[in-house]
Amino acid sequence: MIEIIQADGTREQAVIAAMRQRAAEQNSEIERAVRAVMEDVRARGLEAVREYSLRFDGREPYEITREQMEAAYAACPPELIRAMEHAAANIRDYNEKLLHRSVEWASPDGGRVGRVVRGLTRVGIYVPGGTAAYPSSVLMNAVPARVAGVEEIVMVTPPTENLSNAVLAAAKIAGVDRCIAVGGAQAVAALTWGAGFIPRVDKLVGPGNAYVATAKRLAYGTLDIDMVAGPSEVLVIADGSADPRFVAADLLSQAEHDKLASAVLLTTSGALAEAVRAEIVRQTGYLSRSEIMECSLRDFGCAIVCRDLEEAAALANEIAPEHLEIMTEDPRALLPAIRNAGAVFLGAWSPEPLGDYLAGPDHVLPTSGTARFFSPLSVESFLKSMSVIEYSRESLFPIREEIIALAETEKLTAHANSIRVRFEAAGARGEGK
Ligand code: HSO
Ligand code: ZN
Repeated sequence: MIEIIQADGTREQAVIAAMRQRAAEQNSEIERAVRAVMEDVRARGLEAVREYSLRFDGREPYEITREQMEAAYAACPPELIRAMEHAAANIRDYNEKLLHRSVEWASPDGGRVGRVVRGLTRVGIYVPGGTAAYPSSVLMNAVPARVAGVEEIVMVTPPTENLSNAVLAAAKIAGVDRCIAVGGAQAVAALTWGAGFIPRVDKLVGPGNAYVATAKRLAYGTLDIDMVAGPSEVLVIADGSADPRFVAADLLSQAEHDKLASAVLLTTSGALAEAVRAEIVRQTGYLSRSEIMECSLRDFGCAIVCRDLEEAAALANEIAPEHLEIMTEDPRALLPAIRNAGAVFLGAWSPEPLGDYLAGPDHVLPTSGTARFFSPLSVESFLKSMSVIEYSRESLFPIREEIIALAETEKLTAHANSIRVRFEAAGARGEGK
């Protein structure tokens, strides 16, 4: 069960260090194997994908048909479909509000400058096999891409005997264009270079096992990827006013994801820390994934008693957790002090699972302290921009010599000539000003 620590400037630093180190280490053995698969797929295309798929997943890759998708959708209970439709609508609404449009304005020199925003052309979404094939993650990855105006969304998932109906229904709800049963490093390689009926994509998102994560990292640069997500994390800042049942329940909700998940309480109240510890024991007793939760809480869970909320906020910023819940008398008052977190949940009625499933903001969030510089997945992750420049003869004329001076300093005479020739030619024809 969780340990209670008094913040003293050193104990909590040891905890932070342990948390940082828990993300799966990069493994050179895996990297070598993945590199070989990827090179082979690059060289031999679909033939190689077929062989690896047969070897690792026992099946050849195949396209999941529209009829299969419809059948999966029809097989889901209506209340699940309703919940997924509701989640998709909220994710859509949230991302539409964030969607920044193209802008253009007059530059200080009187030309027009601006930026046009475009969706990526084709995006891949990886859905892992097994129990971690979460329909909610399909929605969280695909809906923002759709809002961004991505032309084609291709979902891939390992070919198994029974693909999850809920995952396929989520794909249909999110507007995924094609679903292909192919997984592992061979799927990533196929999406990187294209292989037969598996198209090359511009960006690949979604969680996967160590092989998939390694393949994504190796493919980066040939295509774009989302961040390689580490194990889940939650950090709760609470004062004496918080309900220990809620705090314990929310810590457990992330602890159940993974034995490497982390759940930390920062509190100004020693009494709350004790009460939360007792609640954790009580609630674990009736929850199904108690073994996972016990491991993650033992290794990467603790309650740290802080002097005041400022100290708690400073520690939270240092940890930069994936999820940060604030359960204090005035949660919003602490928000300005928070700089580093993937998602912030304010108050007792904003539990983390609300964000995992329904509120609208994405549940694909930076982990392992990377919230210091990474942001949540959103419509912006599927957009890119191009700058636009439009000057007239009149607006170019006054700045011509400055451009020429800069070009000549760089000894790029053709650059200078491109400017000069415009005004010489006009002058020669008597049009110059
Ligand atoms: N909390 C996870 C996402 C998720 N939760 C999916 C439930 N399903 C991300 O850290
Ligand atoms: Zn979750």
